[in-house]
Amino acid sequence: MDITNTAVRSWVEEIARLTKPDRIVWLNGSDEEYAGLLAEGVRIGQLIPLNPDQHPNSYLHRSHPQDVARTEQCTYVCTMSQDDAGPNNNWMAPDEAYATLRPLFNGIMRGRTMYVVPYLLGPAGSSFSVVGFELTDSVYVAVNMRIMTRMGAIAFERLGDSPRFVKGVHSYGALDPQQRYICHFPQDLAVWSINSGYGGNALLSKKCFALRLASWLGKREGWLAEHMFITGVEDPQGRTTYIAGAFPSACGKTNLAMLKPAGQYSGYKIWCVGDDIAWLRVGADGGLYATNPEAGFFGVAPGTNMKTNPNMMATIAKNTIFTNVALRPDQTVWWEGLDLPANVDGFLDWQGNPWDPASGHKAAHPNSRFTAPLTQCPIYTPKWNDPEGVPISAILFGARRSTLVPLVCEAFTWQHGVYLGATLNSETTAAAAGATGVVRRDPMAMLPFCGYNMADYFGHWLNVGTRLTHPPKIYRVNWFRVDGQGQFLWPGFGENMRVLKWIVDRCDGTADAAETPLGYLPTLEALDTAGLDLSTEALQTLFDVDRDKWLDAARRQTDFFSKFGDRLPRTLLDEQQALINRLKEERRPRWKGAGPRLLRMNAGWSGS
Ligand code: GTP
Ligand code: SPV
Ligand code: MN
Repeated sequence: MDITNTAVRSWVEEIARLTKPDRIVWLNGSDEEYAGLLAEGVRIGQLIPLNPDQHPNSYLHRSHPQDVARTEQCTYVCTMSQDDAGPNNNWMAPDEAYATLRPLFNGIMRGRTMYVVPYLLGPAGSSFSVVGFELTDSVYVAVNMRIMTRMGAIAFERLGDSPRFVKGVHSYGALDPQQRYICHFPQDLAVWSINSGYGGNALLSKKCFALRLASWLGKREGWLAEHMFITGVEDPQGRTTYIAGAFPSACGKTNLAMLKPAGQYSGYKIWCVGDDIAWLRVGADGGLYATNPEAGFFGVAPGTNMKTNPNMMATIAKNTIFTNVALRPDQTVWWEGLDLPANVDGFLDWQGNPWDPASGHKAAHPNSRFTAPLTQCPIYTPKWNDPEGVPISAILFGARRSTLVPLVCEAFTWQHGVYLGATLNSETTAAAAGATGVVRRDPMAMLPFCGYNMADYFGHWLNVGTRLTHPPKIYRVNWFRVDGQGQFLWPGFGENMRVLKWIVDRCDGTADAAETPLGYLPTLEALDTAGLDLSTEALQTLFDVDRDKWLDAARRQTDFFSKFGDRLPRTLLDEQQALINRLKEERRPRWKGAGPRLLRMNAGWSGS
C-alpha cells in the first residue's frame, strides 16, 4: 500500500523503532488478506479451524487462562490532572505512564510481525465517524478487528492527509498479568495496551477508543459515547421506534438488541443496529440520533441458544471466531446453555483439557465469546450504515438486580432519567476479572468505560438534555429479579417484547401508567402479561415499590455522590431529595390511570 499520510507513517515508524518487529504488515481489509491472517493464526497455534460443514470459515481461540476478561485494575486514564480522570478511574500522570510503558514495549515485537490495522468507527461519510489505527503483534487481534470494525482502505479514504486519528499500540507481550497495562491518553488520542490479548483490553477500537476516548471527545464536542445497544421496533403498521439501552457488561444488551418477539407479537419486527456501543448526537431537528460505531458483535456465548437468541445463533453460523468455548470431538463448539448430549466423551473444556461434567466445572468459560460480522444478523438493518444515524425515542438503563428494582419504570423527565442512570446499581459479572454477583454502582453502565470524571459526565448528560427539543423518554429496567428460590421471576428474552411494547406505546402516548415515587410504572392493563406463567405473587414482586427499602437505598446514594465533591451537578442531589420526599409522603393516592389491581399490588407504596 502506498501510504501518503505522513502523520500515520511517522507514527508507525516511531512505534516500530520502539517495539522492533521483524516485519511490518499494513492491512487493507481485503478477503484474501483475511484468509492469509487466519492461515497464519492456525500456523502459529492461535486459531483452531472448526468443522467446515457445521462452522464454515470459523475458528476457536483459547486464551491464556489468566487472560479471560477485562482487567479494570490495570486500566488507567492518563489525564494531566487526576481530577479530570475522576474517582471512577485509575489514574497515572501521562509522563509517568509513558515512562512505565516504554521499557515494557522496548523490543517486545522482536521475532514478531507488527500488523498495522487501519479502521473507521461509524459509517463512511458520516460526521459521527472517526478513524483509528491499531498496531498489534497479535494475529488474533487483527482478525477480530477485521470483524469488529470497518477495516482497511475505507479508513485511509476518510483520513486523507489529516493527522487526526486514534493511535492504538498493542502487544500481547508475555501475557503477564502483573505487568498488564491498558493506558489511555486522551490529550494524545492514544491507547497503549500490553500483556493481554482479551477483547476489551486488546481490541483497542472497542472499549478503549469507542467508549473511553470517545466519551472524552464527546464531552469536548457536545456528543455522547455510550455502552448501549440500538434497536428498532417496527409495529404492524410499519412504523419503527428506535430504542437505545445501557446495561452493564453481560446484563442483556446483545439479547435485547436482536430479540425475537414471542408468539402474539409476530406482527412486530425488531431491527438490530448495534449491541454494545452507541454514539449519540443532537440532530438539527432537536432530536437525539445514534450510530453504532462497530461492524461486528463480540458477544457472550454461554446462555446463547435457539430459545434465548435464535437471531444470534444464525449470526454465528459462519465466519465466526469463538474464544474460550468448549470443543467437541467433531470440531464443533459447545457452551453451557446449549443442549448437553448424553455422551460427552471427547469434549474438551475451554482450556483444551478433557471435560468431565461431574467435576462441576464449566466446559466453556463464563465469559467465553464469539466474534461475528453484524451484517450476518438476519435482522440487522441497513440503517446501521446511515450517515445520519437513527432517531432515538427511548433510552433504557438496565441492571442485574435480584431485589428491589421493578421490571420497568419511566422517568418523569430527562433530568430524572439522568438521575436514574447515574444511580444504577448492578451485580458484577464474569465480563470483568474479580468476584461476580457483588452489587456495585455502575452509572449508565459506564463505570469501567467513562474516560473522564463522572461528575462532569453527569453534567454533560444534563446539558445534552437542554439541547433536545424532544428528548427521548428514559426508562429503568430489570429482567433479573428473583424469587425466594433464586429463580428469575420474569421470563426475559423474547418476552421482553412485552416491556418494549409498553415503552413504544408510551412514546406514542397510547399506554397507561401509574405514578409512583420511583416514576411511572405500567398499569397491569397496559402491560400485556396474557399467557405468561406468572403468579400474582410474582407480578406483585416485579412491580413492588417498598417504601422503606427505597428510602434506605435513596439515602445510601449519598456515599456514592459524595465521592465527586463539589464537581457533582446539584441537579442529581435535588433529584435524590425529591425521591426521598416522594417516598416519605403520606399515602396520597396520586395514581394517574392506575388500575385497581396495581393499587392493590403496590400496597407498599399506597399504604397498608
Ligand atoms: P456485554 O457484551 O458484556 O456488554 O454483555 P451484554 O449486555 O450484551 O449481555 P448479553 O446479552 O450477552 O447477556 C449476558 C447474559 O445474560 C447471557 O448469559 C444471557 O443469557 C443473559 N440474559 C440476557 N437477557 C436476559 C433476560 O432477559 N433474562 C435473563 N434471565 N437472562 C438474560
Ligand atoms: C463488555 O465487557 O462489556 C464487553 C466485552 O462487551 S469487552 O469487549 O471485553 O469489553
Ligand atoms: Mn459491553
